[in-house]
Amino acid sequence: MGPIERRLQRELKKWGKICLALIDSENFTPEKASKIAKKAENCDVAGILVGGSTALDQFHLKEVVDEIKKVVTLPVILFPNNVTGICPSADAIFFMSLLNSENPYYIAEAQALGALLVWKYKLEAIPVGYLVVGSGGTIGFIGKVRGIPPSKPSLAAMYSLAAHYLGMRYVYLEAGSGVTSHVSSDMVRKVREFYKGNLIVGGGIRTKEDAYEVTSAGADIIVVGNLLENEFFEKPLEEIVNVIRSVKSHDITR
Ligand code: 1GP
Repeated sequence: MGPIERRLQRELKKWGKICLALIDSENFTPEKASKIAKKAENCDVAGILVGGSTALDQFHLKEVVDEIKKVVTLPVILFPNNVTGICPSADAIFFMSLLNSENPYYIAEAQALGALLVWKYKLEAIPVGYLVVGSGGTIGFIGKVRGIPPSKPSLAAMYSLAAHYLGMRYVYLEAGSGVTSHVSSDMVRKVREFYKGNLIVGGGIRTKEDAYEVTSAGADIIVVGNLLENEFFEKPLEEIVNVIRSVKSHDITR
């Protein structure tokens, strides 16, 4: 484990559950992105993710990350959709395999193509098994995903256990950015039963009720992205951070 992951682990130990703010680099100018990141930091999120399902402009991504780094002390972690999601100035990268893609490119090829760049930029790689549930919105389409049917929690558990056996310290259950319903508590609970690593859940989490539901079912980390595009996101984000801290944490093998 590198220093960024250790920092996330300290936050998890302290609070039980943590929230990461996701900034889609494509949707903001670097200045706007840095303002949002600063506001999110003031809401006490544990880190800033930067990425996006169709983010392809590496120059813009770098400008976004550079501006964010100027104003926050939180770790800035890349959340790549492809090799174009890698940039040198971030602190770490979610080194993800899209386990339920039908295209091997998203399972291992993009990772192989990007690995030397991650090494060259000295980015801390955090191993993440990425699973898309349902249609998955844009990432479902781009990643040629065979979405896990929302009514089949045991399929998600199966993949998550495989991720554990493959040594992935994190599993990310993704419903897709901006979707109307987040991953169900039934699915989170089922995955939690089998997967003892760090469970991330994202997609469609906008309210404290959503956040409470997924964390009390067993998610350790929630990701909030779309909400930050709302001008008045601070109050709901603060509520989300506060409510997840009230949830009892699970017994996690870290
Ligand atoms: C998307 O899981 C993240 O990859 C966050 O989803 O944008 O819906 O919050 P939202």
